[in-house]
Amino acid sequence: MEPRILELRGEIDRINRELLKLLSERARIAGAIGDIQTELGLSHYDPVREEEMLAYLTAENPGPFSDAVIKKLFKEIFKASLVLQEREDKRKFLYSRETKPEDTQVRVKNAVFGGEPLIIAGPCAIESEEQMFTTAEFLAARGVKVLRGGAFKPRTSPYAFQGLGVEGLRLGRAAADKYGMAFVTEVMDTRDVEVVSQYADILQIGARNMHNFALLKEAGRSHMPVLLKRGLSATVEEWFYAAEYILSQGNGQVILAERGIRTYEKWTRNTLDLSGAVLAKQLTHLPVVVDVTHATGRIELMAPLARAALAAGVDAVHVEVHPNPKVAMSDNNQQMDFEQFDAFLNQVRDLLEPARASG
Ligand SMILES: [Mn+2]
Repeated sequence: MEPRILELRGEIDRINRELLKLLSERARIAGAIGDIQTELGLSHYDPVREEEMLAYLTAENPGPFSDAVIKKLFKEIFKASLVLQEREDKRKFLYSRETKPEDTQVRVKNAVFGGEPLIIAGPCAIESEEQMFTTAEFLAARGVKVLRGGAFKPRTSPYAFQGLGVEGLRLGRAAADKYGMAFVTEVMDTRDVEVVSQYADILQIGARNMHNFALLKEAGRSHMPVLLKRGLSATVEEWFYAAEYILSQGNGQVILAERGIRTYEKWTRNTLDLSGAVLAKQLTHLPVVVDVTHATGRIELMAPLARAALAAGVDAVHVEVHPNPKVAMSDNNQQMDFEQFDAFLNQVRDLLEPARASG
């Protein structure tokens, strides 16, 4: 090797090491700024500050690199610091397994979310005493521990049936009590959290309200177990952030529910995002439910997808069951009748009772 090149390369090596030291020192200082920003609830990304730094760096640029090249190099350094600051933040989220490695169990009456796999079942909407009691009796006899039923219904059209309200809550509570079940029902309005909490064991926050931050906070303050459905077009990250709103109010009893996301597909009501459900199991410590009714809207798909979800390790499957779906006041094409539910149960039973099935 030519000795002059060798000597210059030695210089380059020295400068590389110095740059490395300076970059690391810069990263440590950026990290300290990031901690203060996190503490104050400020964003780490500050475009004005970036502009300011790029302005003096290009103004003082002695060459031979062009201003564009200097900008590009420093922007890479800025980006690396930002990634570092954001990664530090993630560690502090309450939903994250990095904060709490062990699974969270949510106990409601005889049901333990995060224990043996569960089924949540019941009609879309609570319509009458007879409908609710017949359904509860039928489901309880099949070992279903959690009864669902909507008293306040979020309907696409404001002219569609909006639910029985408090009378519906009363019927749901009475039916669940008679058959020893837990009762889950949706709350849509911050003003209703109190009354729904009086009747329900679990507050459901529906897909359309996943981004209703006032409602999330109010549900957090209630200290009731909360079943949080993923929004129609919410990313997994947005879903977790919604859970964080509840958790940050000191309410650790959050159950995540994947209920299908909106895609271009028309042959199913939504597209079940099983990846999202599994990510929720892996990245959070919270119990995860898969709602196969709203995810598919097709009864023939419910058992296969419930099997897939249970095999993938989710904690519960959610289905809608109605004594006579043809006359149901909402979602009548996708609620199972009793015969269909029995067939469904037969198809998933081995995954619900793994110990008994193998023994
Ligand atoms: Mn429904």
